[in-house]
This record gives sequence, structure tokens and C-alpha cells, in this order.
Amino acid sequence: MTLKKQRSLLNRANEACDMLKKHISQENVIRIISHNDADGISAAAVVANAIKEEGGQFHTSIVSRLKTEFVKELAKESYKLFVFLDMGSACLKHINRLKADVIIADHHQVADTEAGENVVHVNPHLFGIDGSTEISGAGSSYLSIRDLGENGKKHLAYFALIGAFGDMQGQKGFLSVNKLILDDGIESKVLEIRDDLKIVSKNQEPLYKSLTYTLDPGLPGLTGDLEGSKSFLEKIGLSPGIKFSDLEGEDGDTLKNELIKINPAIFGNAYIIPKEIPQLRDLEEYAYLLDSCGKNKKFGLALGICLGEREKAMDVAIDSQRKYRDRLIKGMEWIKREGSISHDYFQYLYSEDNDLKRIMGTVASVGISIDLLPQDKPILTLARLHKDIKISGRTTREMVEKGVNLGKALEDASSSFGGQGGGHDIAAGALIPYNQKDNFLNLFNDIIEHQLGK
Ligand SMILES: [Mn+2]
Repeated sequence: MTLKKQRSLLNRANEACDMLKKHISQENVIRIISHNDADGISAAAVVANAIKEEGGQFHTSIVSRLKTEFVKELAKESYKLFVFLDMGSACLKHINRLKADVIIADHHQVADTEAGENVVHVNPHLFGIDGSTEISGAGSSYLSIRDLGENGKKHLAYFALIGAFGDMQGQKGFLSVNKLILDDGIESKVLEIRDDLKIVSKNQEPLYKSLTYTLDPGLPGLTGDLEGSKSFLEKIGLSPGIKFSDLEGEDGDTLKNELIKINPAIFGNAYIIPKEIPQLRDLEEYAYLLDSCGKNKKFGLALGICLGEREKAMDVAIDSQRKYRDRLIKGMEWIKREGSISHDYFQYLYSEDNDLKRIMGTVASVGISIDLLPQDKPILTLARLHKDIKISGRTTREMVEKGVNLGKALEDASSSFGGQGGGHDIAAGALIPYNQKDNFLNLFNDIIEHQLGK
């Protein structure tokens, strides 16, 4: 059954591949539209790299949401093939009206609308595969270019898994279609699995910062806590200022053993791209770098790095990542100080501060993982943008198993008050008018109560 589902998805992706082939051979410039997070950027990267290798041309836009007006603007452009990545499935009604060929490679929940004759719709949910755990947007995109060119594109498989990490799908190992993609990467020798300590920036930051910046797996007492990390290292007899890569003798093992006591998940499978420079060699770290570029709106830079730019581009990206991480630390201090606001069946964070608004989502998930915030209630972050509030919601796999579906809850609650929303069961988003905030929160509470069967 599982294999049959995967085959159906692969067949659909092959249709997309044929469509892409046709337009590359006709020398059409291909219009790519993708999402602004690490998954969306990886999705654009895998397709752009594939087109580039085949000698084709593309023009890319990275956007935060696919707005109806934007699709209407696209209709005025004269491209013959539009490719929507990590988005589009919820917008079929409008995309169907484009007078050109269209590929949608997405993994979000799908709307009821059927794809038009000009549209190839690649989405795991159409085939009974779960887009929140089994494949990312970059994964759907990768499958759509997998057979392109004389020898196929399995050597680009790693981008699909960077996207999966970006969407929190790889942290406990890869399942289902993600596993198939991992096997492609290993088979084509671009990927290796190694057992390793999963702390970040081992070659570029002093150890106490590596620990502070390590968000996943979270290290209670160390993650987001510069002082906590320094005193931990001093206590176990290591110099906080040394880089991990410069540790000698048994010091590496001492650190490993002490960190495992705090969180055993800190030692485990790392997915390595051997041919890459040290800063990009670990898939998860590659995803973090793209994520921080995205959060700083440096989409061109992120895509440039994925297309092979190094040196100066890397310096700029790493510098902006450092600033982003320092903002995260401030955010962690904020929730440590103030906690979340609690409703009966969920909790939320609210801010009008520009710095906090951009990092709230991450701070919320990390806060839950290291027990700064309670785990037994889904969390929403509310960021005020003039007349609207941008909401993102996260919860745990355990809560999903109890019945919580955030995508559905945010869609229903926001549409009742003139907003819109949707996404995955475990992570989703919405936009609502500011003046409906309290009504929205009350209804959302009722919906979660209902989903939990209370
Ligand atoms: Mn995605």
C-alpha cells in the first residue's frame, strides 16, 4: 500500500518533469515562485539547479504567502511555464486561470478544487501521504526534477532533505518518501550518515556559543543561555572560548558524555555532504543558514549560496545568521522572564516589537522543547502588523495524536473573522484583522477543545 502510494506520487512528479523538459527544450524562461522559509528556498534551489544544469533559464520570486492579487499579477506576465513550490495547493482556484502551463510542487493541505488541464499538481496529500511528516516542499520539488537530464538528478537529493529539516521533518530520522530521497542521496554519493555530536557551528564559533546557539535538540540550561553555557563548560573543565573543532585528546569525549546527560538526542545521526565547505557540510546547519537568510529577507543571497556562490556570500550569510541568533537569545530571555499567556486549551505569545515579532515562532518551539513553556498546550505567536495580526501556531506530535489539527483550527477560526489561514496539523499560520483578536482567540480555544474531544 505504501509503495503504491509512493509510486502514484512519483508518476505525478514525472508528469511535472516532462512538462519542465518540454519548456527547457523550447528555451522558455521558467517562472519560479517559492516560499520564504528554508524549505521554500531549498525547493527553489533544487529546481533552479536542475534547470541550470540543463542549460535552461529561470526567473525566481520568493514570497511569504501566495496572495490572490499576486497570482492575478502573474497572469499578466508572458511566461509559458509557472512553477509554484512549497505553496500553491491552497490557491488552485486562481492558479487554474493562468493561461500557461503550471507545475505546483507543494506539501501543504490541499483545497477541494481540482487542478486545471494546464496544471500538474504534485502534492503527497493527493495520494494519502502525509505532507507534514513524510515529505517537504523541497521534496515534492525534487521529485519533479528527479528524472531530468541524461543521468537524472539524484545528486541534488540533499536539497530536498535540507527542506525537510527546515520543516522539522528530519530531526528524528527520515520516514517514507524522505527516506527514499535519502537513499537517492546516498546512492549518488552526495550524502553520508555519521554519528556525531549535534551542536552547531563547530568550526566557526567558540564552544559556549555553539551550545547557546544549539536549538534542536534543545539543551535545557544551555540553549539560548550564554551564561549557563559558559559555566557548564567551566564546570566540566573545558575552556568556553575554544572551538569544538580545536578540542584535543579526551576533551571531545568529556563534552559528549556530559551533553548526553542533559539530552541524549544531542548525539546521533548527522547527514553530511562531504564535498561541501565546513559551514555547509551538515544538512541541518545548511537549513539553519537558509532559515536565517529567509528571516532577514536575504532571499537572493540564500538562493545564490544554493547555486554555488561562496566566499563573500558566505561571509554575509554567516554574519546575518549571527545577528539572528543573538536576537533569538534575547527572545529566549523574554519568554524566560514573562512566560506565555495561557487560555484553557492553548497558550500564546503576543508582541508589537519588530525584533521579537520576527523570531517569536522559533522562540516558541524552542521554549517548548526545553521546558521553558508548557508542552501540553498548542502555542500561537501573534505579531501585530498595522491593522492585522500575523499568527503562527505550533504543537507537538503528542498533541496531534490526541486530535489537534492546527491547520484546520486556524483556517476555521480565522475565516470566521475575515481572516485566512491553514497549514499542517503540527504547524500552521493565519492572518486576521487586529480588531478581531479576542473573538478569534476565544473561538480558537473552543475549536481546540472540540478537537481534543473535551
Ligand atoms: Mn514547506
